[in-house]
Amino acid sequence: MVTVGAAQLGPIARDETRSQVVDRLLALLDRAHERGCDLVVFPELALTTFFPRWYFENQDEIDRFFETAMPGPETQALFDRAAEHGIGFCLGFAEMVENGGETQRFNSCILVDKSGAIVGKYRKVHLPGHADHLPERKWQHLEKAYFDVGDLGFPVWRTMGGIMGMCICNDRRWPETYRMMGLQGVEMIMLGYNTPATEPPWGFEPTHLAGLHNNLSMQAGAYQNATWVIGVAKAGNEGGCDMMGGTLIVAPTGEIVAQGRTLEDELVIADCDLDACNHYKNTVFNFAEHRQPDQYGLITETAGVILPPDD
Ligand code: CDT
Repeated sequence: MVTVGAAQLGPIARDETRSQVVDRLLALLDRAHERGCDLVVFPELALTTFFPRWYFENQDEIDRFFETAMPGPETQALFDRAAEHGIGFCLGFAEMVENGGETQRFNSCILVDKSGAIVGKYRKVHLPGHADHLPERKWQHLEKAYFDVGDLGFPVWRTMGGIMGMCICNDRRWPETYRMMGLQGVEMIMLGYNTPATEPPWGFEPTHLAGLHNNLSMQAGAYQNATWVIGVAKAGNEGGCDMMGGTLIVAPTGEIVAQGRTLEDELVIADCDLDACNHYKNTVFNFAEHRQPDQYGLITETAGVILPPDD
């Protein structure tokens, strides 16, 4: 049984300092400790505002949102407090690394165990949005400009009594994300997101669909892979953009067992029995028994659609 605290964050202002944000994360960790949590999941880019919504001409302005060390001077306190409480955590952040003389920037998250050791890292694979400045837009979504595509695949780790995996925001909309981890026996997928509540980048949609698609993606991913899914929002009006909340914890049955109520810092808690994954893993979704990978070639052969020939 893993008691999970999904630590939703309200908006983070563009000029909020790392220390101010870390203080908010520490308050959530303390609350999680009082409530008996084993594991706390923070959102995507949990240390800063969602900066891809702005176009910056100067790379230095972008780089100030990135971490070059994890833990770093401001985030060390998180590791210390979590270890003191004996709580593991998942944290999303912008990661900058030097690789063979080249600077790489990723939208990343780490998994830290109850002793404060980093046991896993994931780098976001599905980067939404656009690479060019589009001034006609109300806000930008420049993930394709500011981040490199993640290069670590979709690993899982044996830790905290289970098989744990992570993904980030837009990844949750893609069945491949869940299946890659499902094929490694994942029992809990942690993910944070920053999703506008209105006026999605790809054009007008009725506002109620943001919540529907959020739930639909995670509930399907959970059920079809017999895993817990912990989805954690950055919510509220951030830099003039209304971000949806809807933090939720989904059981391997696909049922939502806990859900956020606010657009603020809020801890959503559920006791997650990892053995509850076993039923579907051993029956309808016994992959070894029922999958037919020979018939799935197109999934890795092509990114785009290959239409049938015209008559
Ligand atoms: N951060 C992130 O990946 N956000 C995208 C925005 C899409 S606009 C509805 C997401 O898929 O939620």
